[in-house]
Amino acid sequence: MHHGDLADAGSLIRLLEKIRPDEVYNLGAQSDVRISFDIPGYTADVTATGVARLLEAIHQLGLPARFYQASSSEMFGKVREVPQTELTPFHPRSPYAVAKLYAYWITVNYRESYGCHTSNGILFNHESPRRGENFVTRKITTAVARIKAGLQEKLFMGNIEAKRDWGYAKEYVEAMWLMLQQPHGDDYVIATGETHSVREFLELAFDRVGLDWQKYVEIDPKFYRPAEVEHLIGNPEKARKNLNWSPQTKFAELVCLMVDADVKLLADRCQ
Ligand code: G4F
Repeated sequence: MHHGDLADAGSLIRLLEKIRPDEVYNLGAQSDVRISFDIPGYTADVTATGVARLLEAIHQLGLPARFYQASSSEMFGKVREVPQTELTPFHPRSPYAVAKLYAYWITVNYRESYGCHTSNGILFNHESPRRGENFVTRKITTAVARIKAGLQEKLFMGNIEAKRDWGYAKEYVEAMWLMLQQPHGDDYVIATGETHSVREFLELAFDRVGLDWQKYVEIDPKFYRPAEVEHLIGNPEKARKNLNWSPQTKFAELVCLMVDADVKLLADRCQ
C-alpha cells in the first residue's frame, strides 16, 4: 500500500515514478452527491482537477499505463432520454456531477490529444456489503439489521421516490478491468437496464427480515437534496457487445445479499 493524494500533483508523480504501473484505475473522488453541495470547492479539486493531475503525471513521465476513469451516471442528471447510453447528452444536477463531467472530458481529451489508452466507465449505482453507510442502500440495510435486533427504532429517509439502476459492485469491477484489456480506450455505460425506487428497496429489505417497512420509516426533509436526479436507467448494450459483459445479479438478490451481510455483521459484532 502506498499513500498519495489527488490534490497533490507532486505525490502523484513520485508514486507513479516509483511503481510504474501498467494500469491505473482512478476510483478516487469526493463521491457523496449530497455532501458535494456543502463542499463544492473541495469536490471540484479532488473529483475534477485531481483527474487532470493524475493524467498529466502519467503523460509527463511517459508511462505507457492504461487509464480507467470512474465516470458516473450522475452526469446524466436531469435525463434527456430513457434509457441512457454513451450518446445521451449530459445534464449534471450537483457539484459532484459537474466535477465528474470535467473528469470525463479530460479523460477523453488525453485519448484524443496524445493517443493515451484512456477509458471512461459510466457506472450506474453499484452496491455491495462494502458500500459506505452514507449511501442509501447501505443506510437501509444496516438500519434493517439494527431494527431487527432491537437496537434502533426508526429509519429517517429523504426522497424515497427517486429511481436508480442498481447493480452488484463485484460485477462492475470486472467491467472496469475488461475496458483496459481492449486494444483501444473507449467509453462505456455499465448498468443493469432495470430501474427501481428507493421505496422498492425499503420494501424488499424489511421484508427479508419479516418486517413491514411502513412501521419503521419516516421522512426527514434534511435528507432531501437542493436538486435531485429522479430517474436513472442505463443501456449496457455497448459493453455487452464490445466487452462481452453483462450483469448477473438481479435487484431482489442484491437487496437480500446486502441485508443478510449486515445481519451477519451485527451478529458477529455482538458475540
Ligand atoms: O445512495 P445515494 O446517496 O447515491 P447517488 O446519489 O445515486 O450516487 C451514487 O451513485 C452514483 C452513480 O450513479 C455515484 F456516482 C455516486 O458517487 C454515488 O455512489 O442516493 C440514491 C438516491 C438519491 O436519489 C437520494 O436522494 O437515494 C435518495 N435518498 C433518499 N433518502 C437518499 C436518502 N440517499 C441517501 N444517501 N440517504 C438518504 O437518507
